[in-house]
Amino acid sequence: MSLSRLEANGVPMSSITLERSATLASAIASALAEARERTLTLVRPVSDADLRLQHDPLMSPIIWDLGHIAAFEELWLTRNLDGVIEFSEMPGLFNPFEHPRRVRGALVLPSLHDVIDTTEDIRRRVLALLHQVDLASHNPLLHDGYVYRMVLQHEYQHDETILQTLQLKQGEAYRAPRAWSPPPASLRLTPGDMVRFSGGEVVIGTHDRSAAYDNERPAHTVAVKPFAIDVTPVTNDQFVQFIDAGGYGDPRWWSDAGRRWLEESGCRAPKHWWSSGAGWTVRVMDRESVIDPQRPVCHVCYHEAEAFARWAGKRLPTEIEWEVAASWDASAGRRLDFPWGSEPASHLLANVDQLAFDTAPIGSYPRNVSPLGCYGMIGDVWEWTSSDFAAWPGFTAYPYAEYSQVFFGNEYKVLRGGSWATRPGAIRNSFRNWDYPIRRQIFSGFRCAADD
Ligand code: AVJ
Ligand code: FE
Repeated sequence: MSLSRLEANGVPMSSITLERSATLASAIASALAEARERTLTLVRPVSDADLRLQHDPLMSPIIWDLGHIAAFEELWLTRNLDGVIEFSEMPGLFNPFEHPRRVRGALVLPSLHDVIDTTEDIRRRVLALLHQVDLASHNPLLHDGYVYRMVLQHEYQHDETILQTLQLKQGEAYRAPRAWSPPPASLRLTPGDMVRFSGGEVVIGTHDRSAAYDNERPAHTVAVKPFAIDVTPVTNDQFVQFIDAGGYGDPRWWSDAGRRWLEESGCRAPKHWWSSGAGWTVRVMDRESVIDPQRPVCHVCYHEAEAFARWAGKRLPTEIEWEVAASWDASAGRRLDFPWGSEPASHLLANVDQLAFDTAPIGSYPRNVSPLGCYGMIGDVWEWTSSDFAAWPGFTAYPYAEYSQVFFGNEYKVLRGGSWATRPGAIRNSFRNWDYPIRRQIFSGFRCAADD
């Protein structure tokens, strides 16, 4: 059970008081166990040799992710738990800044057996301390178990990174441990239909201190101009229309940087697609199929998203517009944590939590709808926005600047909403992801917006 699901009775963790901190500690212990069980479920089908191989310059050898997950847990849940923060990233082999991804394959990495031993030893020490710390402490790191949720989210996020690696892996395809399929589409939605926001003052970001990352804070009021936004993510069918209309070859739709990317990459379709006479075929892990016209397009970069939007006579939403469309309840004059309200995310509400191993046709999750009328904002594909990754006004880095602050600037574009490969504890309306505009290894799609 995930930690967030323990809040399903409507009691947010932030209201849990001192008397209940033993309950909170045991909820945290089960969430930590569940997170590790999932990580191991994902890597169990992978051979030792494949765990150690650097499959792509963009990705770490999976064994590095495993060692890094454990080193991060040790750093934050044993060393930095109380008192002064010694290091914000662990020194040594598993420090991401000392060893950029493209060189991690050349590191002397431990065996799977040794990594598992280390993770188990760290976990024993973490659990012993968990039952001693004061989760009602005024220290914001401990208060309501914040640092534990941070470490949990870190593992969830690395699970998605591992899935990106497994989709890119060389040699034999990853035998995905599929555990469920999305429900059949029960709603008929028309791709390209738009809903309108009439403009006004809204709240963006959150004050939450129980789970939100620093980059989601603080909640702040923004005046937003009227805009229109797609009811669904752009589908494979829509994207094929763009390809068939010669979209990749028409310079009118591409920015200068987009044209440079086109020239250097030679790409003419989303990653993992190939043309098979009758149409397009796509591979997701070990499953190849003719593309489903009704599923959101996945594995496109920012430049492809932007070009499609221009071709369609639209544009990409800003991340503020995206968040308004996902979270603003105009009739109540307040923001929601999820499009559907406050119920924690789960694979029953949206296509998240990995084990379906694919996107789902639009209209498969009728409750995954925001007050404005946008479907599928959580799950399926991360959605590119036109915004650079920047601090919200009043931002303070906490508890470590290396999570977000060092990445603020104009090199990265923000993505929102999570994908099928995102764990429910690591997604919500205010959650911000970022990557370079040329990247396609992420489970990324988009929806369009327009001025109104
Ligand atoms: C938020 C996905 C961009 O993978 O670089 C993992 C998440 N930060 N460990 C990344 C992260 C530290 C981060 N992204
Ligand atoms: Fe990390």
